[in-house]
Amino acid sequence: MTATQLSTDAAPRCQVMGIINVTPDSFSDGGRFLEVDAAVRRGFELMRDGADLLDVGGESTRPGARRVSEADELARVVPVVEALARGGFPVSVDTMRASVARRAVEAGAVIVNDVSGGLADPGMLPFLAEADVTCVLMHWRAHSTRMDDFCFYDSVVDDVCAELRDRVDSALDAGVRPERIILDPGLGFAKTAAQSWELLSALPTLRALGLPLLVGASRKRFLAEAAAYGRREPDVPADRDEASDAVAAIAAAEGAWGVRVHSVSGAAAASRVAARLRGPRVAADLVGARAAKR
Ligand code: PMM
Repeated sequence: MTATQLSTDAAPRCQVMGIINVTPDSFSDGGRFLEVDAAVRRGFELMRDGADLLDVGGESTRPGARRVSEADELARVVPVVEALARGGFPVSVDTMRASVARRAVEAGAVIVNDVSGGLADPGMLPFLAEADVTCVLMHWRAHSTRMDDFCFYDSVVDDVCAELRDRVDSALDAGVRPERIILDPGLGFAKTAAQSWELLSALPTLRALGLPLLVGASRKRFLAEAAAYGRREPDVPADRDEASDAVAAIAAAEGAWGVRVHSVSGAAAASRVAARLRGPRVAADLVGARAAKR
């Protein structure tokens, strides 16, 4: 599959994006998959468990994380993207750097997932236009060392929608085609737990922006309160997997294009259940979308 073959509206079932963080300090699986071989093995496991595509990142964006050098990011990401793409898997690269995106696309990545929505690197949007590659533009306000200082909104839903529209306008101005854009509300990025919950409750409003929507809630801090049920005392991010699956089910039922998850089997089941239930609605949506294009 090449970048130009990946279509965002050919995905009536919610796409399950399995996460491979090739970083020593990512908050949930940091360090475990640092070695290229281990990361590639992890990719095969995620695909076996039901992932539709794999998101490979070499820079942690957990709150407080410092940036890695371009050289380190390239060394972590490119060989993994190359090996997984060679294995026939659709691969997304999670990067804010145009240079890393370029090398990853050359190595076979079919999606560029830029958590900064093109804000961190002025070269990113022109590259996305030139490569004509599908991209995720996420809502973002500042790098990880400072993002917790930017959780101020009049209305988190209205402000995130407005700032995402602004990102789309900038991408279109740079020459990115609208059918290449996927939006993401950026749960946990410059958001308090309450703000992330509020955004999750507003998926229909976010979908009304008119572009495919990716939801990344997996193992995030704000889920901790939903993970603490019964006699369970969750203390590591993996303890949030059931809550992450619940979010995946809700996102899929609300018509999200995709969910970004660490553990894929629950999300894959959620995607299939939602597709079964949404079947007639999806068909109607697609007919409507085609009619609108004519
Ligand atoms: N979250 C993280 C990293 N990349 N990309 C997108 N599009 N959306 C997200 O919510 C997102 C992301 C941080 O989580 P991780 O450290 O577990 O990957």
